[in-house]
Amino acid sequence: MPSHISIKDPSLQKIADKVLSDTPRRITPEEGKLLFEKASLSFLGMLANHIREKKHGNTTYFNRNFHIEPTNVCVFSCAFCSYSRLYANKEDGWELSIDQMIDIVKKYNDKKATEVHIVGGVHPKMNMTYFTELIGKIRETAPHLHIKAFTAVELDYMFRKAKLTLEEGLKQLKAAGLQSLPGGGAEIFHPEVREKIAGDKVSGEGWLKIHEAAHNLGIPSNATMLYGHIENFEHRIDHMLKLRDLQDLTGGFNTFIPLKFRNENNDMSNIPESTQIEDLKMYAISRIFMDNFPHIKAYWPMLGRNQAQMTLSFGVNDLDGTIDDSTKIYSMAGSEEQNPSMTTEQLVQLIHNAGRRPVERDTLYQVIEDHGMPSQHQMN
Ligand code: V47
Ligand code: SF4
Repeated sequence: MPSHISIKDPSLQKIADKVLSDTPRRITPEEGKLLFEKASLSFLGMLANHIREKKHGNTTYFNRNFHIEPTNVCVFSCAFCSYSRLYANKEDGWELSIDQMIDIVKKYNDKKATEVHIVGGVHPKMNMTYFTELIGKIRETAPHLHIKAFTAVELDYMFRKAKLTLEEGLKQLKAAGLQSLPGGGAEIFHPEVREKIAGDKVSGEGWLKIHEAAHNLGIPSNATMLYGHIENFEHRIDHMLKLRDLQDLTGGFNTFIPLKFRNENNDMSNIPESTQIEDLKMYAISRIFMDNFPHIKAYWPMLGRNQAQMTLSFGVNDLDGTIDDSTKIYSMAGSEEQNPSMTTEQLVQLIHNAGRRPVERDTLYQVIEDHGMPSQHQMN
């Protein structure tokens, strides 16, 4: 890795000096914006890869998880959402009973899964009582499984309905067996954008307060950003800055997941999707800007396998979406992968082919199995 490089543009040179220094310094929001506006893909890739390799070497984490989506019935109407329906049993709406969800958990009992990820629409009938019972029963059925469940959007609705403070609600779910929060529902925090694309659900500020309360109770979480629609670079930087600030305060975020907007079957279908180059730049800039986030994750069912593999050279050190991933949120929005499941062997191969070291982890990044560096013939 170069310890210094020479660039014609002095403002980009300053950023490179900060990042490549032996004692790296954080880049400012203005510098972040400049990276979006001016930096080439190769420049961004070089800086992001430098940070990635300094933090993790070639290690590329993945975990064995499965998704449960209790319902796609939702009281909200986000313009980008291809998945929610107003009613169950009409136009492909569904709602699962607790017994049906427990059957899904049992199905995965012998598949070495270490995590269940539970996220769905905000159904008016599914409340605190229902979800504490669900979490408790999963805990009983599969005590070894880490339960990562409910976006801040679902939690905000549940707690308000039950007239609980954030702390009370989170404590009750934690006592039932909830262990961490997924990063969904963040979209774009800035009200200029949020009001247009997700105006009726929890505000950006509300999302951040829920994650802060969770971290303070010892519940770690992830963070996402839905990019590539009507937002501009300043909105993206504002979003990442708010997450970076909260991470300074709590240290409770594990990973940041940039989510590429997909435009099929939703009210924003007129907006063209971002190009692959813009996507790689987004991953690289998040790695450079979010210096206090340990991991940057790519969700391969949304990006497709080839593009996900490329992100591993642009700051990403974590891949999600492994065994029989049954999530519908992206396939309904036109993602690359209509059947998003890969065996562990296939995922290991995909990481090896990118010249990296696949490491199976649990939700909290404890190593389960290190698959080692690829041999010469495994590399593309
Ligand atoms: O909040 C919805 C996004 C998110 C579309 O924490 C869309 O480990 C693109 O957050 N195009 C939910 N994106 C999924 C999510 C997630 C996924 C994987 C791992 C984790 C984690 C979290 O999906 C929503 C929204 O931002 N989404 N519709 C769409 N048309
Ligand atoms: Fe409901 Fe989530 Fe879809 Fe928004 S993104 S409509 S909250 S399911």
